[in-house]
Amino acid sequence: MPGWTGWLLAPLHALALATGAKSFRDNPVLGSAALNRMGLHIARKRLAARVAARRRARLATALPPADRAAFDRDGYLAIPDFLPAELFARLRAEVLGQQTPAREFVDGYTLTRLIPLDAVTLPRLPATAEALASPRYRALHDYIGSHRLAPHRFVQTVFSGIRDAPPDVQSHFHTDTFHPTVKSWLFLTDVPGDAAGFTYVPGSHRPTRRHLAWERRLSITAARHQDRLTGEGSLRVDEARLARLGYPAPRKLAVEANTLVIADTSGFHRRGISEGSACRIAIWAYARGNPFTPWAGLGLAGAGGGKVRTFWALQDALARLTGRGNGWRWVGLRSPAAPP
Ligand SMILES: O=C(O)CCC(=O)C(=O)O
Ligand SMILES: [Fe+2]
Repeated sequence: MPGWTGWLLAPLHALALATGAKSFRDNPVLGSAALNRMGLHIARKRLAARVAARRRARLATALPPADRAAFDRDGYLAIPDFLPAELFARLRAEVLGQQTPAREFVDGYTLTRLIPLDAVTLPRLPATAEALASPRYRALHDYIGSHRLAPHRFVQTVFSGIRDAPPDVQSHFHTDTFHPTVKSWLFLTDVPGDAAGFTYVPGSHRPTRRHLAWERRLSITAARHQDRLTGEGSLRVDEARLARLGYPAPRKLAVEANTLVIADTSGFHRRGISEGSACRIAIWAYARGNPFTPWAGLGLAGAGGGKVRTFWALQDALARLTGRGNGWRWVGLRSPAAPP
């Protein structure tokens, strides 16, 4: 039973049903065993899928039909030679040549570095700004994310095998959330087969009946699940179960530089396990709108505003107050490829 603060917050917890809120642990309504036994979680998931399909139908015309067909089948796209070679060469040179204040996070054998690409950094990166403004880049994010919404973008460097430790939390198969949502990587480096390539379970963006039954059972106890991230609504799944849920084998994507990998990360995916030490650099982007709005939006909101920086500043302030951060911190000037 929730304490008195829980009851005070009850109306807010209930209102969160109409948003992308996903944490079974932090919201006693979303986490309620009784409600989820009655099908609350699965009802939200089903409704979100239906509404997203309608929004996507309206966003589809901006997309080459082949992209749309391949995405609808697989839940992800890997598009080689995404940018014209000359533009890609300029973009890579300017991004790798910059020293910019960066945030870093060490988890397991991985160090991740992020440099935001926003109103602060993009004016000094004209080729990058030009590439990210390309209509196809935007149309793919809008369609797969099912919202007309400028994605948040970063230079993301993933150094795997930096120390003797187990793989990071992203390296376990999971869904990011219960509703269609988009993430992408425009790779600036090759990602060979034995490195930490993005790995996706084809078709898992459209759950099988067995997947829905599994997720329904999981939702009943998820609030108290031993895996913290499952409790927070990013469901972890064992590789052996994926086949039992009726999915084909996962695909670990080995790609060349200038490939755009873009996926609906409500499907099962993970960061592939690297066999030795490896480094991959990408322009990473994500966007997430309200899963239940019937309209796709006008496309005015989104990246460029200081939202991400404000969010980070709040997180850092909270970490200072409580003495417990989430591990991400500003580390000073870094260029994307500089070893940790
Ligand atoms: O970096 C990757 O390959 C995947 C990481 C992941 O699961 C995510 O960003 O949601
Ligand atoms: Fe993920």
